[in-house]
Amino acid sequence: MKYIDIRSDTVTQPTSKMREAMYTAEVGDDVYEDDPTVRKLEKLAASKVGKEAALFVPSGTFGNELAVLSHTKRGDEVIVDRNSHIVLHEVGATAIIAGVQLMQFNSQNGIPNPVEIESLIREEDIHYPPTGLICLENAHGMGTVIDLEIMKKVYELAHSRGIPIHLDGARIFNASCALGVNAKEIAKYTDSVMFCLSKGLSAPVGSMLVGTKEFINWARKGRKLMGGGMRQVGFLAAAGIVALEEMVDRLCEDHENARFLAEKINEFEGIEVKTDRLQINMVFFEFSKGVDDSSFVSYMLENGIKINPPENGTYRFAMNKDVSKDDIDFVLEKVSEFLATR
Ligand code: TLP
Repeated sequence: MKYIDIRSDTVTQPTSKMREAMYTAEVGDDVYEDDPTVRKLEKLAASKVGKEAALFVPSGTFGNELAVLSHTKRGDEVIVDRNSHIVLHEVGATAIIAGVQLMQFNSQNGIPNPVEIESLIREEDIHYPPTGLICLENAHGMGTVIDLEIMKKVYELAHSRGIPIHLDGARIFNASCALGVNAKEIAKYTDSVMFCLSKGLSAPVGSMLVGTKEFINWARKGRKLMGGGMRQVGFLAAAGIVALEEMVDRLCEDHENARFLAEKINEFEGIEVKTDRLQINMVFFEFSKGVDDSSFVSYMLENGIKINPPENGTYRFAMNKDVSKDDIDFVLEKVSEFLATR
């Protein structure tokens, strides 16, 4: 059975060009920095976001955690959004891997207030841990994007205090599409960025950590420490090159599809779409009348549609390249049918 899968954009299948590139990739041992395909990907990735160097890592989580490990020392404090992927969805790894404490700020649907961030930076005091890093997330997993003015403010205030900025840019190219700017314009207000090849860009595996040459050299050692020194990994990097060369520009289509789905689904009685979180490829909504969550998930599955259960009562439908306009019409039909049975 062919499923329509709107659980995430991580579910995207690699394209035939990716499969072909993987099959024919020239490879070497990447721990010796001998893999020509990985080198090509790393050069391309750095240039896409205007940084000096890049490192291929197995996942977005790995890239974020490696960034925290590489920027900080044990016992530092890291300022980060309480609704970020690092806080909510990385199994508390910052405490285990980097040994840091998190100082969490309250964002407005993922949009930080620079004044609040500034107030959380520690002064020198015998009782306080030093603030070692500030993390932002753009595009934000809540479906929003942080505008450049805010990025700039946070960057300037961090740098005036000698603190680096790491960006979880898992979906930086979605942010660049939503803001109508080149990804370099976003990345210039950061010291390091992690971005994913395996989400909307549809590569099967992998993320990039980018920054200065010095930072990436240091992170390369950290990647080894974390067990991420991969060998003939050019087979995976080959798909990543296709992702960066061919899949970036089409992400805006997913945003259009999300807006279309949101508009239609919002017309259904009993559903409230979070229209203030509709800037990328994701649609968030709640049922306004009581609905048994598991019955909705299983109803959709029985009809060939994979969705995730809600998080704190909110559902997310994620558009991606394997979801067509016809698929969206079918999803709408099935949601409407489900509501009619309530
Ligand atoms: N996000 C996944 C889940 O883990 C929630 C998803 O389906 O959206 N940063 C952000 C902003 C992310 O959304 C994700 C993945 C990651 C980092 C981690 O990437 P992976 O899954 O490659 O470790």
